[in-house]
Amino acid sequence: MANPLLAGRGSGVLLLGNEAIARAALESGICVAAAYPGTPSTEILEAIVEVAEQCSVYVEWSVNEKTAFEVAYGAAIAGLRSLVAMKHVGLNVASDILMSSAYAGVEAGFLVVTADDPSMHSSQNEQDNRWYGLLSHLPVIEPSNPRDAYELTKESYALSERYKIPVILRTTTRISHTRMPIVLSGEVASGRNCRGVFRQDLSRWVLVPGNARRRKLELVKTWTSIMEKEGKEPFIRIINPGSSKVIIASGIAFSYVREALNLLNAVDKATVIKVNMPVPLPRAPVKKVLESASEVLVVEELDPVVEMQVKDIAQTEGYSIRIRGKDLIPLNYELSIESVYSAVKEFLGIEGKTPWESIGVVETPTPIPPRPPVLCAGCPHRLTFYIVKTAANKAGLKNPVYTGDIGCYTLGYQKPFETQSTCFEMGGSIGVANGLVKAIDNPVIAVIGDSTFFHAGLPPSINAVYNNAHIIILVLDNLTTAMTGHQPHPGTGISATGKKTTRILPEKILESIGYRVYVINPMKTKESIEAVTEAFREYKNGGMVAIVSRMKCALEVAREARRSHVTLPLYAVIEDKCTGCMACVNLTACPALIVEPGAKKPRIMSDLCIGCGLCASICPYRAIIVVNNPTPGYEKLWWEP
Ligand SMILES: Cc1ncc(C[n+]2csc(CCOP(=O)(O)OP(=O)(O)O)c2C)c(N)n1
Repeated sequence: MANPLLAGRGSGVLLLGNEAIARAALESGICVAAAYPGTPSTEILEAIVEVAEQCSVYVEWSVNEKTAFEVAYGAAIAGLRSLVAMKHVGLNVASDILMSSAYAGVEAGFLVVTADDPSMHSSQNEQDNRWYGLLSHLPVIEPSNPRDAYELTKESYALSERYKIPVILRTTTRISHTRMPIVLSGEVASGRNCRGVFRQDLSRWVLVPGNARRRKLELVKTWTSIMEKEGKEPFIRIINPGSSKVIIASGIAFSYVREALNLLNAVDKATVIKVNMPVPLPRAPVKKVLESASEVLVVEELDPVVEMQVKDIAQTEGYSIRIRGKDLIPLNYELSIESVYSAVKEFLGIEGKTPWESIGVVETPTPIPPRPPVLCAGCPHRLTFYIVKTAANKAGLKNPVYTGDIGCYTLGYQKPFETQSTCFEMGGSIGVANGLVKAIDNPVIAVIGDSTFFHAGLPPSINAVYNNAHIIILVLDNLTTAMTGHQPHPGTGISATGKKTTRILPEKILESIGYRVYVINPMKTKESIEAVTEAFREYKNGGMVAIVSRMKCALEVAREARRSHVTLPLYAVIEDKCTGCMACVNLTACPALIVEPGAKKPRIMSDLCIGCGLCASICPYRAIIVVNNPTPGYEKLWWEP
């Protein structure tokens, strides 16, 4: 099937919000796109990667969001349109350059896409990144659905070039991950010559204090002009003007408001201001509507960013009208049609049952059984955790504290491993270990994934050696960024577009800093336990040690085995030999091992087992064996990127 990202003008295509942003950026003629993966933003770059060569776009997965930002910004100051995408917390990592880029500005359209995650479907917090607009004095554009995202992305490039500043596009999970039919209004150019020109201008590009002071005044002037001049379509729309009841909504909240008004048959009972640019909120059109309003309701997801600005306008203008918002609309988590419907109903003083009450929809009678997330069958992290715990006992490492990080391996916080006692942000495992070890007497083991190590693990690894923080670093190298969908990273030696590039090994970096590094293959369980035990003993004698556990993500191995017709080993429990001690079940927590109701012995589910062999190496009775004929040399799949 043809890629919808390359479809011609006038075609109707079904696009995910993130794909809509990618398509619009391509239509806008971007030459450079960079990102670090993170849900719900990842598909933006993934979509661009697919067509990058045809569209002459340089695309990369950078090591982290700060670098991705700098890559795209570097192109924008040389006059090439560019895009950087990240999840909301990624903007924290890139916030240093974000702030400075506002001062220096751009020479070509530059879009910073932040995909926020209200309700924290896959995040450690639910920060509202519209605040970054207020902090940096940069405009924030917020679409209400994927079609909006498509159109507003194109408008954002124009806005960025009108004012020569970066523009922040804020989406949320529901926008990024919803599909919508879109009729394409532009073409994607191919065969372009994407070369820029860097024009020297020390007063602009070198932010020493004297220059920064001047640029700050420029920035505030730009900010004020945007507020004054952009208070019109496409950044703000007044629907059904003239009503004394006013609802102001931005982002996904607008879609809920529209639906609620339709359900309430109340489309003509309120003036609605659809805010596509919540920061800075254009003052003039809001002021005009407020002049004749009796009461206002601001509906927005998460923080009262628009509400605060509306209240400021009303206060400054001396209007004594009641402005409601977070007293009726939840402050936390995603909004829903139910929550917005109730608020709008109350605001408009409409009586009666909700549609779902009148048709008698009640709570789901049979709740879905909770399914806590588990490490996949064959996950290398499971083997490593088992090895490390066993080795810690063998080496007499007393009560180690495992500082954790973000990735699939975070699941190690659960029983039976409990190899994560903290998890805050990327790189935090090693950073927090640096401080914890100064405060407590326990050994501290920092557990970090390979992608996370490259993202934010290097500075704290260096800090530990420099400042004598006696910690152990454990890098879980599964040769991919598994959690976000298997993007490559520097340790794979493969680029975003699948080309071979320089491979950078974590052990080489750690050795060069001063760690003695033990590289293990956790499939060789016994050997690995020996090596890690030795590492722990060395640590106890004062050594700075690190362990790199290398074995490919099981999902990737299974996929490659299917693709290359390789048969992996299949294990089974031999009933006669099995005593039912349950060591395999209790020590591995592998989802391929099940105990049927009433059964006394476990069984291996053949469609889940991919032959990592951990259970076989644990079984004290050798009751778990390979029962098929694996393809000779299959092990290579577990090792090579
Ligand atoms: C600042 C930031 N950027 C991105 C993410 C999304 N994210 C969570 S874990 C992770 C990387 C996980 O990869 P890795 O460290 O290799 O561990 P794996 O999942 O492969 O076990 C990413 C990109 C995040 N939580 N925070």
